Amino acid sequence: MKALILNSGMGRRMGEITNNLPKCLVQLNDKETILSRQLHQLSEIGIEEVIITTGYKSDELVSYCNNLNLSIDIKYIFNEKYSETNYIYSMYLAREELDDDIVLMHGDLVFENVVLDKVAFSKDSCVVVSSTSDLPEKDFKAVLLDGRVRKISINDFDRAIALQPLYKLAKKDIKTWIKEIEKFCEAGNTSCYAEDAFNECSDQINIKPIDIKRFICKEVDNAEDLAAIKDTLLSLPCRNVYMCFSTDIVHSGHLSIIKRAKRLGKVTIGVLSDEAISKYKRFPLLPYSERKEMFENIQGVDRVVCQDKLSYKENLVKYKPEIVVHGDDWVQGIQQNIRTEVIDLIQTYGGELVEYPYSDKPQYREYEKRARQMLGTSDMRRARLCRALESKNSVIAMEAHNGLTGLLVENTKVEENGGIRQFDAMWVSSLCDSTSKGKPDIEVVDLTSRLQTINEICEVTTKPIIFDGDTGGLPEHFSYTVRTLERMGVSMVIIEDKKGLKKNSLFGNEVEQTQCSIEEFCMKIATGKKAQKTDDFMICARIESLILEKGMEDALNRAFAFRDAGADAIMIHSRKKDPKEIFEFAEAFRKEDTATPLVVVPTSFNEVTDEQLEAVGFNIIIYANHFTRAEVPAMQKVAETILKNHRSKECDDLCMPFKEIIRLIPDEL
Ligand code: SPV
Ligand code: MG
Repeated sequence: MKALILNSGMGRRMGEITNNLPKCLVQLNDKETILSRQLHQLSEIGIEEVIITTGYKSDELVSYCNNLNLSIDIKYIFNEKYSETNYIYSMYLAREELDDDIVLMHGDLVFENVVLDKVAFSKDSCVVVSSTSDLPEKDFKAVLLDGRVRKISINDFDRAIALQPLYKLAKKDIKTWIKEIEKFCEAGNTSCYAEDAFNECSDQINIKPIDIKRFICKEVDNAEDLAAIKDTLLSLPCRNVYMCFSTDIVHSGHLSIIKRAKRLGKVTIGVLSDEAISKYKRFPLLPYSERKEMFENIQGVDRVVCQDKLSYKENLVKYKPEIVVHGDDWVQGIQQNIRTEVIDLIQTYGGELVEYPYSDKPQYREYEKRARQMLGTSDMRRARLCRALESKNSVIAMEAHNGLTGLLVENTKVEENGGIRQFDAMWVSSLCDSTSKGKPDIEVVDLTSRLQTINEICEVTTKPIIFDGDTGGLPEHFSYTVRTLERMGVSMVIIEDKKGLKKNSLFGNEVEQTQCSIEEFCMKIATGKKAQKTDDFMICARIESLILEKGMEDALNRAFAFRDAGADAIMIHSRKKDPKEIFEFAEAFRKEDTATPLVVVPTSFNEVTDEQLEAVGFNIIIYANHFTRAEVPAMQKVAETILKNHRSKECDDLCMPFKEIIRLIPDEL
């Protein structure tokens, strides 16, 4: 992108001020002239080539620019007929240089950085207008039609809006305009406005109006304007700028957008909470407190606050930033609705959204890939359940029994209230693991085989794993199980207080099942805790009293005894359709213990929502067997359809094309 600054004019309306110098060299304050301010602003947004048309006092202008020592390449186009032509002729003379996207401005324009950024980084060709300014008598106005500028003139007041001559023109649009300018100039029509030529071809150029409302962009036409703009610059309030970050790796792309935001005012960064970030993206490598400190120490950041949700609403209402900054990546995809909400909200108080081109260098993707891989390492994965329990009230787990179902738990996302919802953890169920091997859920699938399932899941996912450890076996065996699970990166093992031949709880007393004594089970828990090597592995004691109809008192007695023996969490199970007994247990337990996590498996009482379970005090909610129950009837139906029809055509609608299934499988581990 290049810039074109039109500076050939004589600035006659400035009176004596421009006796010895071109208008663009009048001082705005001790440090800057109109031109030096513009050039610095252009240089800061990365423009390296500027074309300046000159005429009146050309030598003074050139030597002034040479002394500025800017790192931009300036080309001067001298319009020797400056006194008898308008800038349409200067643009005509500069036409060869206009071979790129162009930021075009009149040499007497003074504007805030936010205005330049909105124009220069607009994806479309555009021009500055202001709906809060009065229509000027003698200056440019734009006539708008269907959201685009159809005419720019001084005399049209109907459907018009005040316009300031600061444009961004895509290469093809400046080319079209220049073609028309050529026609005008070559016909000797050189004293009109370049905009007269634009009006002739405005049906071929889509120029979007950028309404800057009360932000500053003014032309300096006379001494009065100069005095006014000097005052405005002196009293220009420091704008309040807001950005939100979900990242835990700060790379050069982030630093450069913060640097840009800093030029617009005081920067407040909203750091997404752990809960919000893990909902929409992935679990953060660094907890909120670390990420907050990281941003507080970045140059240019004035304040860091917590953003609790993906939605900006709460913080926008609270901090009322005049400017919100974001990369333009959110125009599409998962954050689209969040963006619309931001635009609607800041509009209510006159705020602006500034979007910069999203920098997507291959190395940034590589960092993200590595971060994901790190999350899958055993230490990281194991610790994630503890961290999730610290950062949110309830953790939602879903059953997985192989790599593919693991990937479904890892990657399934739904949109909800403008945010994203996904599972927090995986449950490796004894029932589903055994069923997938065609075996009953009676601990007949040995640990080695169960570990193989975990390994398969671990190979392709990163989310924490809760392992269904059945009875835990003999205490002597359980200590080995704990160490092995820990080493593999499993976060929690749940063992149930049964002994002998274990049967699935959903059979209850319909089959013979024996509950283990409190003492015996406490001893098993203590043995497991003693064997554990890391701080973040958890042993959860599962109480079967309600399943085996031993009563609430027995269930509660056991819960407190198991907790005192070292259990990190308590699971209460029920096979009733009504959640009454589960709620009763939670309420009674929470009266005495507000800290120990409570786990629940709402298979039978499936009308109850996870919000209701959370409200009575449950912290881990496990959807324990639904993939298995979904796949079996689907597979059965396909098998029957093929047999009945002697071919597979009829079951096409029952099957997903493999192309789509393959999309679930990651390219690399
Ligand atoms: C499992 O999923 O294996 C369980 C939960 O232990 S339940 O089947 O409800 O007993
Ligand atoms: Mg089980």
